[in-house]
Amino acid sequence: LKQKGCIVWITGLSGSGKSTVAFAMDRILNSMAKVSYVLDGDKIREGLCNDLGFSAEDRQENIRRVGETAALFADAGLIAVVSFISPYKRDRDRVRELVSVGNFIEVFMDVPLEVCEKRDAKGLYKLARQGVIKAFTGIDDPYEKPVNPEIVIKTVNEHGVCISPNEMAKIIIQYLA
Ligand code: GGZ
Repeated sequence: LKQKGCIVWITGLSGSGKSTVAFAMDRILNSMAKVSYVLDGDKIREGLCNDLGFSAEDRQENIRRVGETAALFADAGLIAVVSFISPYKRDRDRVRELVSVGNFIEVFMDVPLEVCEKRDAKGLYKLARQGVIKAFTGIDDPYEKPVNPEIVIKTVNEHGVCISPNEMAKIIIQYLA
């Protein structure tokens, strides 16, 4: 019996934990015998989108290609887990239109810029502040928050307790179930 495909679209700032949650989801889904595939910025920008930079036009094209690819995966019955900053609302909304109603699940990693910048795992925020990297999302380039995302993931829960990537992934999987 064919599994029902969908797109789980994870959006948020650099360092908000998109990739970590995406791969945690992938592991849990596979352990549940569900077929999923992660489309992540790192890999895609090395291959399919290696001709693109970070201008608004290039980001738009990046998201268009990834969205079309994810829609094909969903059509094939896979759970496509997509983790890109995808800073523009219009670009995300266009991907939503590619699949049936209910099959695009927008997940907003709601992590304040200060927190992402403090983590600065790759040292990119520092370089952006120094002006070495230009048009860095959140510093000198926009990030448009989702207006009505299906899921909002915060670093701390309503009790002020930090939740782990696995717990975040489980929240999303519960929604899918
Ligand atoms: C934002 C940038 C930039 C600029 C390089 N702005 O933390 P990372 O390193 O691994 O994630 C960021 C990644 C963003 O690529 P996306 O394809 O997700 O962006 S978009 O959806 O907007 O097309 C960051 C790195 O690339 N990076 N320069 N100027 N992030």
